[in-house]
Amino acid sequence: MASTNAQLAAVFERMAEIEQILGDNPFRVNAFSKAARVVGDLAQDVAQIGPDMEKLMQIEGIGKGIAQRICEFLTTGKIKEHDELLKKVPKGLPGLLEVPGLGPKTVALLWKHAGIEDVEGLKEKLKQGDELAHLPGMGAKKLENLRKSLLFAETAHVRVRIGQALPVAVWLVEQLRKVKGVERADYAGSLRRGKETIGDIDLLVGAEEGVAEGVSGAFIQLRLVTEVLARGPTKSSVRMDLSGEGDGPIVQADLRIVGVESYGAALLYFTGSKEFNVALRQRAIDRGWRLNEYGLFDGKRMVAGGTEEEVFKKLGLPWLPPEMREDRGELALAEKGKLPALIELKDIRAELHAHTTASDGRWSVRELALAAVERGFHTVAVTDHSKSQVIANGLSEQRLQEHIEEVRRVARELKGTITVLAGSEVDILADGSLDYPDSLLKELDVVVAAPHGGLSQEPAKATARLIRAIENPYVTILAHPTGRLIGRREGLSPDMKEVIAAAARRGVALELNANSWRLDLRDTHARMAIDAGVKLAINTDAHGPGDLDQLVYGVLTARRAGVTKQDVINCMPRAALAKWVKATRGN
Ligand code: DGT
Ligand code: CA
Ligand code: CA
Repeated sequence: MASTNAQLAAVFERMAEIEQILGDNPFRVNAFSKAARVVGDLAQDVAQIGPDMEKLMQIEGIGKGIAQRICEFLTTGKIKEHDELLKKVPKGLPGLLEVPGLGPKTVALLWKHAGIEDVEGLKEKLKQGDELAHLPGMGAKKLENLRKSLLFAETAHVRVRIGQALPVAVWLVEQLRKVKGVERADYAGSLRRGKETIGDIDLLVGAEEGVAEGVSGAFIQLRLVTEVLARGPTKSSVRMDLSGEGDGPIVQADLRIVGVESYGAALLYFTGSKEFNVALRQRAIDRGWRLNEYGLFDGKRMVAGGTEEEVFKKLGLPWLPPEMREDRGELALAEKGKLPALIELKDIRAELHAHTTASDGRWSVRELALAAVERGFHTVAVTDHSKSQVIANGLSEQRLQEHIEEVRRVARELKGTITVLAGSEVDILADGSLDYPDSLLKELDVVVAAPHGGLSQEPAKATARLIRAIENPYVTILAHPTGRLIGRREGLSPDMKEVIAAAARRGVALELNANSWRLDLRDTHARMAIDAGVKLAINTDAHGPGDLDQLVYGVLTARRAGVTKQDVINCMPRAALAKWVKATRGN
C-alpha cells in the first residue's frame, strides 16, 4: 500500500488532470497540481501531522483550501470533490494525458467529438484509418506521431545497458558544451550513478540567461534524434536512436536548462536517486531549510546552489560520489567522515581474464600483451577457453600444453615490460567439477573458473556447483559467477552468501566481470563480498581490440558497491600481485 502522502498526491494529481480536460478553471488546475507536488515531496507523513489546519498550513506551499481538503481526506479517507470530478468524465480519459503529444485540449476534443474514452479507444480509432484527421488541429502528421507514441508506449519499459547509453551521453554532453552561452553541461540520473541499466538519459545545462532557445534548438537537431517530444525554455525531450543507424535501441533523452546559480542544486536533484533526494531534503528540513532543484533556501534566501559541493557543505556533508547516492546508509557514513575512498579507473593495473586466437579471441598473445601495456598495465593473464567450450574453440589438453609454451615464450620476450601469466578460463561443469584435471591446472599461473552451460540450474545445485569449483585448490578466480547477460539471460541464482563464504575460506577472488552485458558480480553482491573480506577481480574478459574499454563499467559497478582499490587484486603492484596469485594456488 502506498504511503498516505503518495495516495493523497495521486488524488490531487487526478483532480488536476480532470480539471485540465474540463478546461473551465485553470486556477484550480494549478492549485491541485501544486498540492500534488508539495504533498508528494513532503518528507513528513501527513497522517502523522493529522487533520490539523494550523499545522498543515504551516507547510510551505499549502494554503487554506488545500489544507481543508487534506483534513477531509485524513478524516474521511476521501475528498468529495474528487469523487464528483470523477463522475464528470469517463474513467479511462485521464490516462490519455500520459500519451506523449496529447494535451488536455486534444483529449477533450477526442472525447467530445470522436467519442474516445481511453487509450484503447484511441488505438482502435487510429487503426481504422484517418477519420480523426478531420478534427480541428489534428492533421495527418499529428496522427502519425500519435501512432508512433502509442507504439512506443508499449515498448517504453525497455531499459538499455549502460554500455549502450554512456558513450552516447558523453558525446551529447560534448555537443552541448559547444553551444554558445552554455557554461556547464553534464549527464545526470541513473547514468551518472553508474547503474547497470538506464531508463532514460537525463541531461543538464547551466547557461546564461536568454540562450535557452539556442540550446534547445541545437539539442533537438543533434544527429541520433529521431523525434522531438517537447521543446521549451527549461525542458526539452527527444527520442534518440542509440545505434545511430536507425535500428535502435530508442531511448528518451530529457534536457533541462537552468541558470548557473542553480546548477549544483539541479545536478544534485536530477542525479538522484529519488530515495537519496528524499533523505537529503529531510536533512535540509531538519535545519529549518528547504532543498529543491533550484537551491538550498533559508526562507526566500538562497544559501547554496551553484555547485554540489557547496550544497553538501552547508548540510554538513562532504561531496558524495554519485554512485553511492542510493540511500543505503551512505549519508550516515558521510556524516561520520567514513565514506570509502572509491576505486578509480586509473587504479586498475592488470587484466586477469582475456582471450586470444587460440580460442575465440581476435588477437595473438603478443597483441593482447601489447594492448595491456598500452593501457598502462603491468600484468596480463592469458585465459583461453577450456575443452568443453567447443563453440568457443576451447583448447584440448594437448593444445593447452602447446599454448602454455607459446605464452611463456611471449612472457620471456616482454619480461622487462609486462608480466604475462599463463592461465585458462576453465569451464565449471554442471556438477562443479572442472574441465581439466588438476595435474594440468597445476601447470598454470592463473586458473579462472567460470560457469557457461547449464545456467538454468536450480539455485541449490548452482550453489553447490560454484562452491565445489572454489574448493578446487588450483582455482584463483571465480569468474562471472551467475553467467547472466543483462536483459537477455537471467543466469544462475546461487546463494551468494554461501558462495562468498566459500571464497573467503579458500582465499579465492570473485570476479566482477566488467563487460556491460555481464556486470557479474552485480553491485549488491560485490558489496557482500568485500564485507566478507573477499578480494574482487575486475576483469574485462577481453576478446580483442577495444574490449579493455569495458573496464569503466566494472569500475562504476564496483563504486556503487563501495569498493576501494584495496579490495581489488587488479590494483595491486606488480610484485604483490604475482605473490598473491602464487599464494592462492595449492591451498
Ligand atoms: P532511470 O531513468 O529509471 O534509469 O532512473 P533515474 O534515477 O535516472 O530516474 P529519472 O530519470 O526518473 O529521474 C532522474 C532523477 O530526477 C532521479 O534520479 C531523481 C530526480 N527525480 C525525478 N523525479 C523525482 C521525484 O518525484 N522526487 C524526487 N525527490 N526526485 C525526483
Ligand atoms: Ca533517467
Ligand atoms: Ca528522466
